[in-house]
Amino acid sequence: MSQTVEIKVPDIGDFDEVEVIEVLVAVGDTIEGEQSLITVESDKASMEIPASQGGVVKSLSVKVGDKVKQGSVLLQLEPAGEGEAKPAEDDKPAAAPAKAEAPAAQPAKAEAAPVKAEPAQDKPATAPAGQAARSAPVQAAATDSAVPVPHASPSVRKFARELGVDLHKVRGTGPKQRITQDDVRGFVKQALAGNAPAAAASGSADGAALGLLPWPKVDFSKFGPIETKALSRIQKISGANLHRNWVMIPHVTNNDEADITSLEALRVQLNRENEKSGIKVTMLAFLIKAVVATLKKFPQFNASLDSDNLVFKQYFHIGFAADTPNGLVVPVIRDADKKGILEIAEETSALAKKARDGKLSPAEMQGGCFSISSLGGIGGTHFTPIINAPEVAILGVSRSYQKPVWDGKAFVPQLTVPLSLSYDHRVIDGAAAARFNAHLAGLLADFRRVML
Ligand code: CAO
Repeated sequence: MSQTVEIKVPDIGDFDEVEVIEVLVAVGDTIEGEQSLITVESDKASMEIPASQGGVVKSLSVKVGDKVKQGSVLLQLEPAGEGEAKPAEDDKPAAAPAKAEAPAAQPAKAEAAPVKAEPAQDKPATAPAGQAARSAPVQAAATDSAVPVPHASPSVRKFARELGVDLHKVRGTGPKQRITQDDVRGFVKQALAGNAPAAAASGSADGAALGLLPWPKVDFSKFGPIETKALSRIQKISGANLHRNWVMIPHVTNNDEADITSLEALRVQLNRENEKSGIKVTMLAFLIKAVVATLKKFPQFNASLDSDNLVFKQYFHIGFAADTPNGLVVPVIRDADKKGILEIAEETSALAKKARDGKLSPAEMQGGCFSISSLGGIGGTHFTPIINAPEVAILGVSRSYQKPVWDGKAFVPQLTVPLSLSYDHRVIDGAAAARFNAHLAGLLADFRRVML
């Protein structure tokens, strides 16, 4: 009866635990010695762990996301050929069969550790290879180029090299936008079909992909003390989205102002009356309601581009930018047209709290038709909000102030809120944007008109 051997993680240098980011073999596969089995990633490098011998994979003990270290069992292998089914029986400890069975010519680990490593993509390219370089050879490609290195495992890089594909132009669909073999294949298919993928659509629209100069690499420590911190997950995701939206959408911003003197008085009165309810009515709730009424009058603002079509939505889900300790998120109030001010106020406050606590579910951030970014509680006069694709417009709200307005006899104070409407000029022209903003300002000045 055939016997199986355990294939374990060999000595991976100074790393204690590393995350499995790719499993490159499946149960039933016939593999050869030295064939890559998994890719692991530390905060410094990604490495492939190769098989120490050939055979048939009988079972897998790891999956993507698992943490492994030297000695962790990766899989059970039925070795190729009879009589070779013995695990290492030499002087190596139990944790070392994979290494022990590596080719006899394999020298000490420092020169030829059985892993192939590359610096992790999301580390600064100027970071020294450090530990990774000591335990495994780090390919020079990552450090001697001024252009950021795309996130891909060594085997994917090899595959891309064989096909002559520049990985900077490939959109990664794996975790952390890692480029997979399928992404490279898809890129080649598209190129063969004559559709070079739009660089900006890759979400990693770096300088090389756009044909621009590479991002300046500066050793800031030459000029003074520095501290380097990794971007949060939310910052990375929202950054990639904002970058795409900024690059792909021709933005124009229309600035206007609304007289909210009476609306603010109503808000204060409502809050006084509802003190016991615990629901605080903020300007945001009124803005959402007034925006919905304006979207009904100007439906092209409640639309999305889909190739040569414009999709008009008959529902009114309004997103609002929320500032959280980990970055910007945009929760969505669904069916805002069917909700009253108090209900919207309660929901925005609950969603903003969830956002700050990092507890928003993906569903709570999906399906938005139009977004509002309110910096009114913080400050500023006007700004240019970036459209949240595939939406076609976004309203930026700044801090209200007392504006002296001439009433024919004297200057009277008017509480005024600045409104900055960014719109996608492919869908909306300047006149429509000015009308939208003016209509919205009119509703805020006389909120009774929202009911009309
Ligand atoms: N002018 C003046 N004051 C305003 C105002 C405005 N336009 N809007 C709100 N305020 C006041 C509120 O009345 C409140 O005052 P009190 O504490 O005295 O009652 C205070 O500012 C704080 O308001 P808030 O921030 O708690 O409530 P909100 O509904 O206005 O905003 C939310 C909620 C989630 C939008 C907000 O907390 C937030 O995160 N804003 C930042 C959004 C952001 O980052 N946008 C940028 C995106 S692009 O980078």
